[in-house]
Amino acid sequence: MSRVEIPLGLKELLHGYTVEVLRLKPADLVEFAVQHFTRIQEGQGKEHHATKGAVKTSRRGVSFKTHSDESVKDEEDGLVGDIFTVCYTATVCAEAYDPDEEDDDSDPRVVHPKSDVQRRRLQDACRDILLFKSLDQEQLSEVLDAMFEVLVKPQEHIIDQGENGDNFYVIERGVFDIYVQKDGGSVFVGKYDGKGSFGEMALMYNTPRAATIIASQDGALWGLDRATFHRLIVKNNAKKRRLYEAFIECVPLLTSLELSERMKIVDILGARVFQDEERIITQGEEADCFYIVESGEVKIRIKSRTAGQLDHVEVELARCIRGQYFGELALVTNQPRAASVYAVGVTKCLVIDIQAFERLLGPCKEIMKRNISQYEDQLVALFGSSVDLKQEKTVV
Ligand code: 1OR
Ligand code: 1OR
Repeated sequence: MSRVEIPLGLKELLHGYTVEVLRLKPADLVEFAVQHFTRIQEGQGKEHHATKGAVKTSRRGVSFKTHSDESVKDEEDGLVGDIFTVCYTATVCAEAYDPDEEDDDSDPRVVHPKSDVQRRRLQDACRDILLFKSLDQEQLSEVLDAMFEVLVKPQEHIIDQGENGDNFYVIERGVFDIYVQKDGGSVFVGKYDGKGSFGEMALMYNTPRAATIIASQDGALWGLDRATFHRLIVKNNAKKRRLYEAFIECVPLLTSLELSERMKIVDILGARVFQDEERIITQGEEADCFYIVESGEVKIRIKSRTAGQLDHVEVELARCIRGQYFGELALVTNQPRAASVYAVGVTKCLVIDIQAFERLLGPCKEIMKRNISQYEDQLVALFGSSVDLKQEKTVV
């Protein structure tokens, strides 16, 4: 794919038209276009739409640099920025969600040039991004080419709930708070601490932004525009759905979910292969994800405590096979990992990150809690005495 030269003024023309279409929802788009552009030709067009975009690059759109000089503040401008991106990349505005649609394959490839240092930083930041895990080499390098650096200041709103989705963001550094509107107020529900990604939902399902994300300190993000995200990630998800549909159907933990909820889990999960004896989880570490065994087996081992000290020897507690899950305890109790987990033979696991776990597995938490209460009984049988689970989990 080659880079396409965009004629001066084209973006502004298209985005002015798109704003009017979204506002007025005309039945006949062509007729409306004739009227709209005739008005502009006759000098009656809304001037501010045509000039604002011409002199600046929106951070929400195709910005390649920091947006600390950002002056796009009001709601309308947010909308303009969103549309700007969509039109720039020539996708259909307000498209319905259909991952199998082939019409955006002809989009120009977006390339934001980067220095070697920037590219290395970007690769590091993207290494553990689950959504990128199922891309092949060519797709991944296309994604990396299209990403652009965004430097943020404390209190800066990266995403506002209810807006249209423009970009997907990968965190390089910084802390980002998550707020959700509830009972007329904004409620803090969690945060991203130095890693992870956000902003995928609105782009995947063509829905308004589901949360507000605010930087709580200086930080750096890498943005990926909506069209590239759609072309590479969403398309890939259609394949992922076909691949995992049957397996996910038979994971006992997930049977209480609706089919659409199970498919949302497939959309965001990543797959990782572990070698024989490779450690997947380390006792005492912070938790940021949850696992389901797809093939192979894992063993769970724990170091117990004698006289307040962690033993050196690990005792095997349990094993998990295909369809079973592990790594939920720390996420449910908000404690460090209670045990270590190792692959037995080559093992493939599906991985779900902590925010998606909170969002999508909420309905399954009761089942998990029931199972967790059985852990304690098993502990008594194994170590001969009751152990305070919480105390064990605070050991680092
Ligand atoms: P988005 O495109 O909707 C906001 O823009 C992003 O915030 C969203 O994608 C997710 O990537 C991210 N509920 C909804 N969105 C969330 C949540 C969340 N957490 C992160 N995002 N919840 C909090 C889970 C810790 C559920 C709250 C009830
Ligand atoms: P995690 O996030 O704490 C380690 O990371 C995982 O190992 C943990 O979530 C659970 O999924 C699993 N019995 C069975 N599985 C366990 C146990 C356990 N502890 C941790 N995991 N216990 C009962 C002993 C027979 C020990 C309870 C402390």
